[in-house]
Amino acid sequence: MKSVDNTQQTARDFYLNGCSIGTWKQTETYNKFMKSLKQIYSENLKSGFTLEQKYAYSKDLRPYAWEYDSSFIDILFENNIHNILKKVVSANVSLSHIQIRNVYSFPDGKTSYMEWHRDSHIYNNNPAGNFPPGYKIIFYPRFGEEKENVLSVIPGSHIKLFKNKKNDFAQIKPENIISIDNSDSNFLLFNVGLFHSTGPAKNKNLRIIYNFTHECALNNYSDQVGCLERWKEGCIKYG
Ligand SMILES: O=C(O)CCC(=O)C(=O)O
Ligand SMILES: [Fe+2]
Repeated sequence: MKSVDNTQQTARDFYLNGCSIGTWKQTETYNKFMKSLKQIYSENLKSGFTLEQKYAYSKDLRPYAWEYDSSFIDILFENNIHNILKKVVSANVSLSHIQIRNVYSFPDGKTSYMEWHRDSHIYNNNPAGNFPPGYKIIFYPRFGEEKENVLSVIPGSHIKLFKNKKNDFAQIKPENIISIDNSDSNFLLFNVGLFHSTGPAKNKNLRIIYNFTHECALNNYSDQVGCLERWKEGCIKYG
């Protein structure tokens, strides 16, 4: 996978792979961002925020991640994500939701909390998830700890979408899989139609998930309008 820097070649690669690794600029905003994420990881939260279980062995920041720290949205603009989405991903999408989640090890030490899936898929002629599929940026900081495999993806699977679930899942073969480790500097940008699976959390780990959605599906996130407003403000401010 190539980095998200040079437009033309990167746009082509991004279309074909459906995913790309980017590197955060080392700035004051980045330092603030990491400090707040570390607080959440340590479960030492600012008042007014809680961690609530949504999926087994995980807890999500509530009520709204974007309200926790302004750096959570500022970092996107500082890293030119709004223009990368427009010029490299070639998608007119907006930030619809931010999730911050701690994931804990399962007692067996090997189960992953979210196995292979596409966020958007069509099985039995029944589309599930957003269409067109949106995009996610996920950042898995490791806070200087030993790295571990946090996510596996199948590059290109977003354009190899079978309506028969068995045929679709047959693409999940070792030779097609790329494993991604947590990192304090890199983030992953991907089309949510891509096959992906979280790794078994050997240690507790954290992710911040930015969800970018096409206009036609934004009404699915009407409870997150504050996040969308902040995104729109940033797009005007940073241009
Ligand atoms: O938590 C993760 O690492 C991935 C989450 C995911 O796949 C999703 O939210 O659809
Ligand atoms: Fe997913």
